[in-house]
Amino acid sequence: SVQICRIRIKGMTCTSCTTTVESVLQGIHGVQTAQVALATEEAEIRYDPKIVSHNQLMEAIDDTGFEAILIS
Ligand code: 9UX
Repeated sequence: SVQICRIRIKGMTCTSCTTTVESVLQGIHGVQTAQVALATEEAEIRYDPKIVSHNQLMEAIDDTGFEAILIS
């Protein structure tokens, strides 16, 4: 199955930050696509909720040093 969640990410100041977060998300088992936008401070993640939870996605973002806030 597929689900899409959007997460606000606080603290990113450059495109290198967004690339780091994208790479981390894309490397998580169960994540199909992940896009991170600097301008909107948002990540849009397509994932299989049977494999990975949105809480795990948020924890992975927090572990990169940025703050993750669930939008939807
Ligand atoms: Mo560079 Mo972006 O250290 O926050 S990765 S500024």
